[in-house]
Amino acid sequence: KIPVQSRELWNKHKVRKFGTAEEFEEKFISHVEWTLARSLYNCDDLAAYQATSQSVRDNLVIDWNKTQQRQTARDGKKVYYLSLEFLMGRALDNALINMRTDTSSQDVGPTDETLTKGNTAREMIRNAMKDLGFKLEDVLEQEPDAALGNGGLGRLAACFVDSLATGNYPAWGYGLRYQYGIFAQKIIDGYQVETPDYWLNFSNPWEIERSEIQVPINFYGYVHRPESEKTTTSPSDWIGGERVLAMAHDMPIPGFKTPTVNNLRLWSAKPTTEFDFSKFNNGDYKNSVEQQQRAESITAVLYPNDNFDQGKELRLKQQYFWCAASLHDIVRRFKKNKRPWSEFPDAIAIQLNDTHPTLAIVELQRVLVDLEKLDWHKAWDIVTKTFAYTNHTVMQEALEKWPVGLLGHLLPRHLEIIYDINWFFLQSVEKKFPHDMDLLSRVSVIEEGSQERYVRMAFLAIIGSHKVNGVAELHSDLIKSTIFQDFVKVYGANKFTNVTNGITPRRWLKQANPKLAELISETINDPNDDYLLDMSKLTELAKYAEDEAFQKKWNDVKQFNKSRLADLIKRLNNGVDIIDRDHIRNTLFDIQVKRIHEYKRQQLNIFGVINRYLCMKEMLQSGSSIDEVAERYPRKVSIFGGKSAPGYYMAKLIIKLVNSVAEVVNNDAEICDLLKVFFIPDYNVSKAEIITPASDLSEHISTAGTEASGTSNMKFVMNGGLIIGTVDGANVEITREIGEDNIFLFGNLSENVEELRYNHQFQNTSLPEALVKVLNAVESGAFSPQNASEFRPLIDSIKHQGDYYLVSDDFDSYVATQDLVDQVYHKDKKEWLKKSILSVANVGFFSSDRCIEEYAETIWNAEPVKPE
Ligand code: F55
Repeated sequence: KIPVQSRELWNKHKVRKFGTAEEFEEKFISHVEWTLARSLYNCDDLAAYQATSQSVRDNLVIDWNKTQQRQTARDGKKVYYLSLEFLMGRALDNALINMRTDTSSQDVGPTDETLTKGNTAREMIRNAMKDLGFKLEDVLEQEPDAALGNGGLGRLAACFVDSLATGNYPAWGYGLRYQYGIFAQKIIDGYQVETPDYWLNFSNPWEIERSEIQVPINFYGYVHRPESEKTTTSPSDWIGGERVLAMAHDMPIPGFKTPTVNNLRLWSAKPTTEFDFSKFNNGDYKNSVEQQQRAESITAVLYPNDNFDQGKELRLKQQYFWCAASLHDIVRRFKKNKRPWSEFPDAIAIQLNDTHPTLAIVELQRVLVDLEKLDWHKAWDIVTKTFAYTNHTVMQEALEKWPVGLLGHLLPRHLEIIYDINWFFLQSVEKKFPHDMDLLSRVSVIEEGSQERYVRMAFLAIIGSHKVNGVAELHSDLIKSTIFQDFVKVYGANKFTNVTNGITPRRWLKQANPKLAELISETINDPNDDYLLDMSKLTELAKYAEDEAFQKKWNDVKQFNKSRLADLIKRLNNGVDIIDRDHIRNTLFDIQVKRIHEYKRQQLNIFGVINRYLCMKEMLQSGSSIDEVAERYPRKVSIFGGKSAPGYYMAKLIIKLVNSVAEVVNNDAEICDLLKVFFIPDYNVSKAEIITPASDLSEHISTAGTEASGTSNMKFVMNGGLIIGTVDGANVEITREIGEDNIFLFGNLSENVEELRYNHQFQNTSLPEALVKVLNAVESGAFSPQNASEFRPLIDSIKHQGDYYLVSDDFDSYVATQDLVDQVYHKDKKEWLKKSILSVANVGFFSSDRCIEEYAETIWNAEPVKPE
């Protein structure tokens, strides 16, 4: 503690934020010299990125400290978002955009007064950088993505922390600081090759290492119960066998146009300083060091599976390590206030992003019972009032379950607690539904039946939470009628709710699409971009949907973004330009970018492309002119991108097929560049920021009932792209919001999926003619002349293995809908632009700010802490 008489001195030298270009320049240079130990003579773009980031970070840290003080003093309910993935992407541009430009606060910082009118803080920095000899865009490019996630689930967490800060919620994210995020994808001879993601190779200016915050975490060992304590529900000692340290790394999360800067705390594993001296003395120095290195492996790498549970011990270790460290941190902060334990749920809400953090439920129960000596039931009441769980999938293979043996070996005391939680739960079920043994075994946390017994993490998460939500209406209905139906019976339907996903318009509109953002703010007369905080303002755009002058501007922005993407594609294609720039305005950019998964049906897309190509060739063969072909199949670029899990054979084969088709189609002179296919390697957040604004059409074509929500669908709509999609996930609500005239829906509905699958299994179903032609061409080696059978598994899964994803059932409807797309795009541009404008006008619902408000009101009971 600093003595009171010293405070004056502290205040005299209080740190100040930079507010003007000149102050920024001074800061920048001092970071070049002092932080980087470089100089005017060896400051490259990378150094400029680091110095700029350090400077901006200095401003953020001042607000970060104030935010933490304010939130602590105000003592409102704190929200903790536990996610094993935060797919943040780059931080610098986002920080510049979020930098405050309001004049309401006395804090120093870029304000309207220090900026010329209409300029933003970002513009100020751009100009300053220019004066210093750098181009902002080039400097921004130096930043590696923070790619600590697989896909939608991780990106959702990133959008949520952005919206939490923007909404001034006292909220922290907790995750892991993986040394390697999702792998970098290379395409070699058409195949995906994974390489490590060296994101920390050049130091990370956005993280603040908290070497003073180190939490010891135990694994293995055994349980010791004092003689006097007879049952497993009484306080027990867990004697851990292996111990590692969790060290905190904090990332500041700035809100948009607010001084609130929240915290994202990521844990990394370190060895303890306890050295095994017995080994050392025995001369086994090497072995002893290796033991210590084992510790670091816990946070070495992100598991690269999306929607698939691999069940590896190291993954369980990651989960416990992170849950225990986060819980310890949360409990420590709570205890400072000396409030009674019963008030824990009034002070704290913990949201579980999927079942990955379910052990936090068990850990809190352990802390309360074993360490704080609370009565089991009192403790359990606190636990269930604190937690809430978000489900992101109904697919069996993605639902986590851990072998009882594995869990009990790694966490012996936790397994006991899980058994007891289950025991009390089953008793309550038995009371409500006496003698229903089937029900009991169906809802038990322990799955029995096979040789192995498993802990069902989703069931444990439901039992330990007061609310369970799905991520889109259709999905939230589906979890109630399928995987969790017995729990609806047990708890009633009110425990289950829906919060439809959203995305942050700061990154996905303002940052990714500055031209569109500018056109919008000018059109709706909102020079300060307030619409980014209140997206209902976008409805103003509807007035101009049919205004020709406005349509032209709108189209110009789209063309600009398409050129930007064409440049990227050229660069990724070793400088070879496959897109005819003279015709870019009349080339439909058709994009599907997301993780590669059979349920997302990139195979349906590429089969559609093959069909188009075959039809074009057939027309030419039967004597049609190229103009006639172009009339029927106008210009189109079909763009794919996304990573496959490294061990997912079918997904990797789909990537190879796309690249093989591209090879043939792009080099077929006969079709005169009317059709092009490109697979964008290493799809990630920063590439998404270029890709998303450039779509005319994007594909969200999952088998109905399989995609919980989807969030890229929202991103594309927010950028004026139209959607071709199935009636699945959030597509349903997108349709409701933007109007069914403005979306191209096709395919079977989720309620028919079961029957269709049944028919494939037990009926003789025939394939549509067009699909047969496509499959025959693939089978004949048209796209793999060296190895005709290369794509057999993709064909067999449709022809001979029951077509689980219903490609054949939706094929004709997909092709017909693509034809309709061509019609509107090429024959009625005005109609197309009208649809595009109306889509953006009505996309407001999908701002993640709206989601966070819903979570705060209906699940957390938390309120913003507004800065004065
Ligand atoms: C990762 C690891 C495991 Cl073990 C399971 C799932 C995942 C994962 O990445 N899931 C995921 O991304 N799910 C997606 O979540 C999005 C956000 O809610 C949804 O929009 C999307 O539909 C869903 O697939």
